[in-house]
Amino acid sequence: MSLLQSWRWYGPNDPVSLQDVKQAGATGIVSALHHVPHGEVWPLAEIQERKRIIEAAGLQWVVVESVPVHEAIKTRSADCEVYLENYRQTLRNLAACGIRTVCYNFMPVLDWTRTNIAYELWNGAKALYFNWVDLAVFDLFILQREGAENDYTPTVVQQAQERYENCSAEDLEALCDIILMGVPTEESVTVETLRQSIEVYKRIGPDGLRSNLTYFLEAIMDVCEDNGIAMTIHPDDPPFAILGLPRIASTKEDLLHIINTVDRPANGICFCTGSLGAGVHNNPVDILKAVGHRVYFAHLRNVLKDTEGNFYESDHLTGDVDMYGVMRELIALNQERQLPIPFRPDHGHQMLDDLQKVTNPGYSAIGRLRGLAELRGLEMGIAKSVAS
Ligand code: DNO
Repeated sequence: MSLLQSWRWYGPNDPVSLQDVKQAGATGIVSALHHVPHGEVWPLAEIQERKRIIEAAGLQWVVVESVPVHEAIKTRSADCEVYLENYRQTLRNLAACGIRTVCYNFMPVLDWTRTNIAYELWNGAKALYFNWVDLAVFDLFILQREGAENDYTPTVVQQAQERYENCSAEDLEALCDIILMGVPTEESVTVETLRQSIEVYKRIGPDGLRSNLTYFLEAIMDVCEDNGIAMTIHPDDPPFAILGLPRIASTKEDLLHIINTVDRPANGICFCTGSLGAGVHNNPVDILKAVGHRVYFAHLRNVLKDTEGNFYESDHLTGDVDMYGVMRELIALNQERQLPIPFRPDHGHQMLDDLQKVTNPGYSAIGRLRGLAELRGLEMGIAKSVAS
């Protein structure tokens, strides 16, 4: 049994059509009802409709990415219980439609963070990029976070000062938009909300956030078990603290802590090689060996870091992540499963014709098609040589 080749599809407004997905060779769809405001129950009828569209194209909706966890749950604020009940109801509704693998994250306020979404590579393709000096420009001069300078090396602070002085108002606005950007078509955060959230999370801290995650998991596990749902937490992207916000899903120890604290099979992991691989402290193959029994979904992409810890998203097979090692491990895990583990080529370069199109950052068609093709070849090569 092969891994299940999947593809993230943002829904009917995605510039990449289901027909394109089929030509890329994926059979599983990873999708979500992005238009439903965070925290509200996903109506059964709307889930059914999305499923119908996907199946009409001859594909199968295999993973929900994501059912967002409302900030009230992450911060365990007054209306937390309301949102927990909504979450449970969404899970019941999904299960009623036969969709049983759910991805989520527990990153405070911001989802993934980059500083440049059009970093030009040597071959003219564009990639997503994270640079500490740009982050410091945002933190020190736009956000103006108290004590921010202590979170960077003196060299980065000085370079940020120089870069800031040479930035136009438009440059700053663009940087701000990129940092605050999350999932397309979902509500994005403003500088003001970010400031307020930073204060709230300062009081919560990593230990508080960890116990809020435990509380969330314990509140939904019975519903997951009754309905055959597997939850998969997405690692922090990038896997280190930024902007003074606590991080709790960045390392092997973090992930082990999560699965061992709420030690139930439904409490699983979305193994994202690119997120984990962006940290010098992480060895994705080693992490997969440690937590693989709870991995129910994988995001495969690569990153290349420089000596300062900046990184860009490199070709799927070349970069700091040993993709061969990861794939070998995934294939071994997959052999022990009843159902194949879905993976998707996570992000791709904006390249060829897509350079002329408006695309969702990281989610243009051709770069992912290339990534999927390479990963599929890697899988087949390993699987055949293991078998022979
Ligand atoms: C970015 C994605 C994330 C991911 C969420 C999961 O490209 O990997 O936005 O979907 O963090 O909740």
